[in-house]
Amino acid sequence: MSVMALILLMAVAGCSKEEESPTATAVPASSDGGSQVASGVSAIAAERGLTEADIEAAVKTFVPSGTHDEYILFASGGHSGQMLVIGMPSMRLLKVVGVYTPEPWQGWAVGDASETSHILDGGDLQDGTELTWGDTHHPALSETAGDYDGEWAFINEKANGRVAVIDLRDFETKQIIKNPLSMSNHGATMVTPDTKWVIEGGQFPAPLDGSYASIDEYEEKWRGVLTMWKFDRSTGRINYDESFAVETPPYWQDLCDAGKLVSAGMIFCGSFNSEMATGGIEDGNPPLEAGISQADMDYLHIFDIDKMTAAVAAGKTDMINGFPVISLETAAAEGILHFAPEPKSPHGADVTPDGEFVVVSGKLDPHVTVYSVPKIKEAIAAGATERDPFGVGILDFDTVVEVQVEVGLGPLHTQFDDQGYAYTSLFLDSAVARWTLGGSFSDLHSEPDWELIHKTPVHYNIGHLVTTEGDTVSPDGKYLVAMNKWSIDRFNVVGPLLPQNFQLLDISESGTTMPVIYDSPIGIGEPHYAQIIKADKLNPWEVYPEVGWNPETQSLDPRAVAPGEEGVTRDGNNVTVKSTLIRSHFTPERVNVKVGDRVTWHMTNLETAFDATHGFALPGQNINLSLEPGEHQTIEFEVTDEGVFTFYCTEFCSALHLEMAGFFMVAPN
Ligand code: CUK
Ligand code: CUA
Repeated sequence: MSVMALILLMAVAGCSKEEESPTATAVPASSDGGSQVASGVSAIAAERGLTEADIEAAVKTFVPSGTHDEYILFASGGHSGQMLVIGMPSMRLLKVVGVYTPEPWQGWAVGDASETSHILDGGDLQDGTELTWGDTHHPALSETAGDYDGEWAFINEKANGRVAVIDLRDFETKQIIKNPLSMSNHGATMVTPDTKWVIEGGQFPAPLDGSYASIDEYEEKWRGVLTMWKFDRSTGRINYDESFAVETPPYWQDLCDAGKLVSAGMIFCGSFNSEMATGGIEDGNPPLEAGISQADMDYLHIFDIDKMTAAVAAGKTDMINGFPVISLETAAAEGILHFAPEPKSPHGADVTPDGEFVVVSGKLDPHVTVYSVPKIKEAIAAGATERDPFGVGILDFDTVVEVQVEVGLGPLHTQFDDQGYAYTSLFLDSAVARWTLGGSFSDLHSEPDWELIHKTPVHYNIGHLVTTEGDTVSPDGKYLVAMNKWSIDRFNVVGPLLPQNFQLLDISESGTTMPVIYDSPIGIGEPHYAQIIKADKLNPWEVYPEVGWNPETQSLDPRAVAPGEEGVTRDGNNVTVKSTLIRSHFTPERVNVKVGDRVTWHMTNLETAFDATHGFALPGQNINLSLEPGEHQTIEFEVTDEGVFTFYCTEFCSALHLEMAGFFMVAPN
């Protein structure tokens, strides 16, 4: 059915713009409107029991074959360890980018032989333990002057404290770094408005040098940490040697956000467990969740980047595990870290697009608390009157808070649009709250400032939410995605483990109109956060720039194999294979080696046509590669078992794809 037909149908059926109209009746099959096309569509709608609201939602989200989505959603893949790339408004899954977990389709880090495996190895633990999964939470798109520039993405890994860099020219992971001080992170990754720094906030405290300390020494020896990774655009890598960390008290640091515009140079991180509860229900202590939730207030952490870098430049750091760390004592004394009290088990901390306010939600408080950055700055300048047990200055709550807005039960995260509204996810209410901002946003909406306007129910147990370009200095305000933890009855039952549910909301109208227009099941991990960029800001390659391109270095590989150079050569036990791939053959097709040989295999895909990818599967060696047009890969492995193994192309690349194969023959030594 065409969009035109649907529009005709809506005209005929008199579609209302009312949202959430569960009582709306199915469109009548007969229409006196005239058009044959329209009556065909209304017949379909009647047969399928579709309401007018359903049809309107379908028209808003349908992206006809051959046309592209307007926005791209980069979502965390949760404990799949990957990053999801989804088109909007269609919500079609475009790619699962391999990050912390091997991904065979992309040949990403499968086995030990490839260069992508070595990138994943960059995140191995200090003792060499290999990690093959991760728990991703927060992707961050690179920014220029506070706006997404479409060049890079970063994503954290909570379980083992890692950070990854993804190049948006080819949507491949280029670097994975293991935090040298912490086994976990959470307020990660966020970038400063110029992407000079990639922020990795911590979560679970522990001794920073990785040593053992009894839980009785929690207050004395366990510590939190905020790590500042210096990103170098020219190399496309985090520069480990210019990075550093700030020691924090053993509260559980949580979500962070970087300041922008008036708050540029500041970092805000929520925290919980100012009680420093350590559990021990088995010893008669309150369980962790009760112990951690006793106090009325925890601490919003407010960091000053300029003061940090000044301390680093002045050598006011200690080396822990070979990494420079600003001690908690120095952070407190130099005003690098201040606290502002935040109510009742806080979670999100989100900076408004103008940088003037920080919105914090307490999970057990029906209000969001809005802090004023100018008031925070004044309070810091005036000097903190109180200090926590570690000497960190605490700002007076009433002095720095602008307002508290009652939004509903279980508020978590907040996003923004271009109409002066904020949107807060309500976990317990299973709803998205729309409320008005004051300050510079006052003129953008017609309602009073700081007031709840509307709640749209979502299904169910929403965690994060994300609006189009919602973390930038200029959000687009067209769509919102509710990232729901539970889907319950929304989809066909696929066994007891259910998919998450991304629900698309149309937020383009003001006031109380904010309908859900699409449900999208996410059957891979538990995505936490996402960011949405206008698709035309991305400038990805269709094929690699030159034949023989190495995606790991993003340059022409000197080992690239040109046509005519193919062959197998031997030097003692070292066998070098030079291969080319083009529809529909590998050259050479016969590779003879012996048990005990060390094989170095260079492979160049000679294709320059859009989408002409070849795979390379080598049975018996745990190897699968994806060679995209122009791509070069070199793999190295040792041969331990005799036998004959047929390597073949894993991408159906041509009519004779099944014939694209060759023989890897291992003779006894
Ligand atoms: S956290 Cu998951 S819902 Cu890791 Cu950002 Cu809030
Ligand atoms: Cu190449 Cu199939």
